[in-house]
Amino acid sequence: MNSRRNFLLGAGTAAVAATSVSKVAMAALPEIVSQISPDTMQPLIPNSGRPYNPVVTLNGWTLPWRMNKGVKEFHLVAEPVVREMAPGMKAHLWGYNGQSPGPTIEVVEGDRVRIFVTNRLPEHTSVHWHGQRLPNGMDGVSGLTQKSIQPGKTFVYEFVARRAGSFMYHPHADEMTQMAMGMMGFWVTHPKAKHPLIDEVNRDFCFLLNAYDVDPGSYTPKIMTMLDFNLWSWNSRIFPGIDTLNVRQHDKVRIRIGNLTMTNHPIHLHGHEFSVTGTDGGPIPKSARWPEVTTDVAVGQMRQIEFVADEEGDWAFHCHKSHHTMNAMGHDVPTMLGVDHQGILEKINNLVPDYMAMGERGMAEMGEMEMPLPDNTIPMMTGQGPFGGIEMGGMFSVLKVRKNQKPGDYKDPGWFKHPPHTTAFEYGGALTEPVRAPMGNEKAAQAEAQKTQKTPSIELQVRKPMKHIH
Ligand SMILES: [Cu+2]
Repeated sequence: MNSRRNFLLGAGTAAVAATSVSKVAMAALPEIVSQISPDTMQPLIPNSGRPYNPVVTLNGWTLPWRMNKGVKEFHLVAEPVVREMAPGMKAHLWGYNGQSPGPTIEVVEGDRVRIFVTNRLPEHTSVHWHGQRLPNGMDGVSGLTQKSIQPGKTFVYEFVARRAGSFMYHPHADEMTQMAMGMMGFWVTHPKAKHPLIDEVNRDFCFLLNAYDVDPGSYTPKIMTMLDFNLWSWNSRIFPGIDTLNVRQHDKVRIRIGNLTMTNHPIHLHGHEFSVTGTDGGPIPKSARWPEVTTDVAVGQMRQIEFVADEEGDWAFHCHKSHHTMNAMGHDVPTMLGVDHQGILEKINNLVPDYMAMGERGMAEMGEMEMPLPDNTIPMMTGQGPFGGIEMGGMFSVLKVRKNQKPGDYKDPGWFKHPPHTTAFEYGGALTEPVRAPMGNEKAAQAEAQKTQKTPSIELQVRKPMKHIH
């Protein structure tokens, strides 16, 4: 099959065909293509059907198809997968075709699409095509619009991709379990001709926001968690495992983001203003767009942002909830600011040799210290940049804008080399004393204050509750 061969050449990656499907079945079903690597794959240039400008899925890939009498045929396999969330941490998830999220599906407005879905999970499933106009019986809601797909069975979905835009797919069967386990994927329907509200861009990225609750040292997400997740991820990757978005200076860039977590994510880009040009409901009229540097992506929503990358540099791109740029272990630690650990540390160390006091000067020291971590666990704040620790985790990446990034080149260009005298620097002169209110007569001031107050002043100690709601 041509598409697969080209996919292999283009992506330079290992793909495997399943051996468990018989020759007879293979004749009827499109070949199963799986992905082993969590790397960002090159865009899949279409070699059949209508032409389009392909997207790049962050730490993901696009599913090849075959043309069968004018119908685009895809084969999705729902199955348990092992996803590397960052180097040093793997999660046992459920996904499609070897990865979580599943592969991106790219089609063109007006395409007739046939998707074979094979279930290799231990329980039934279904696939809902979020945002699509389609016949009701193809909407994928178990029990409501179809029988669920039992383990070992293959179902066929078929519809015309009527509307251009950004969509998602995910199960609509035991959703709580299957989405907590990572079953989801991106879908892009490209416009078939020049569209007044869909601009042509040089780079078109997409990813899904997802979240997991994996106890440090373990591999399987806790599926009953409703709000208190400890891994906030983009396409089931956490910083420093999320690839950077590498573009050429002055490129027009589109980023498509879908949210399948249990909370909203204000996605923030440094150094540029962008417009929200579309949602999963379609393109936004030009008169209704305004400039932003942060846009909130609520649960079950998608946002397309667009901007011209005209400022060279390494620009942070992240969720603005500070707990979402942090990995496991950072959420249930008591506030220790100002607590003097001197002396106590030695005594505790006699009892617990690995004990480390933390947080008396803030949490940044956590990023530096080599704390013993359970296996398969990433530090809560980590990552090294050219100037030291980046102290991030979770939903964080970098937009790298370079003059000499070649068109079509998505390789990481390395850290930005700042022109001389353009970085913040340490002041080397003398510090003058700031002017302050007169000191030394607090006693007299307090007595004066008490004369005019009915109640004596009380010192309050406020302690933050242990559990955070995100
Ligand atoms: Cu967030």
